[in-house]
Amino acid sequence: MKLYYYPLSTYSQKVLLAFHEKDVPFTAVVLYPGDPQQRAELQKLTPLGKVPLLVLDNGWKVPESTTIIEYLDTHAGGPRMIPADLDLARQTRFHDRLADLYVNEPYRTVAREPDPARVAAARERLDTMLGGLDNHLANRTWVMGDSFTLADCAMIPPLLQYGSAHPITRFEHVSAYFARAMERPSVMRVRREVEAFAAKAAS
Ligand SMILES: N[C@@H](CCC(=O)N[C@@H](CS)C(=O)NCC(=O)O)C(=O)O
Repeated sequence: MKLYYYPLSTYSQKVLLAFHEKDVPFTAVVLYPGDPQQRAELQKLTPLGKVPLLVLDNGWKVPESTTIIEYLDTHAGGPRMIPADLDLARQTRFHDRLADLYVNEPYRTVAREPDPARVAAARERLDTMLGGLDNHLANRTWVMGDSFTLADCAMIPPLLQYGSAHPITRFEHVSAYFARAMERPSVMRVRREVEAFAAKAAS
């Protein structure tokens, strides 16, 4: 299977974390949707024009980071990213939604949006979310407890990519969680790729 992704894209990093956690091999195709030519290539595969996109060997396309990870859980083996227990699975998906919609998206706004009013609203949202996450992580290693799940795949990339735009240092347990994440082999692997890609782009 081929994974179309961009190393600096947080949703791509989310999926890469799951691939690495499961140790599933894939063919990497790096595409930058911000480049008109590469975007046109991507739009031939998916009208959404977004990365990540998984294309299976039979041509079937799986867009959307959460759906790609669900596909891997069903078909690729390795440790489950969504628990088999239905209640735990629902809670994991809930935290995945919180991470994507209310942490990743406001972080992207803070890092990129020129409108000060939108940035201020996004910072307020982040403070609410990071405060809630801080309480949640006071007695947990990972978002769902002892197991690293889809919820961590979603939560870690925005902290990694945009953390400096809205620091987490005020949040003791989020900071400790992030430090633990930085020691995790899957995260270290994604981070190495991000750093190598950024260094190459800057040279
Ligand atoms: N909901 C999507 C979001 C994917 C997404 O927003 N990808 C960004 C990069 S992080 C992208 O491809 N942006 C290009 C565009 O929207 O034109 C997912 O979870 O995969």
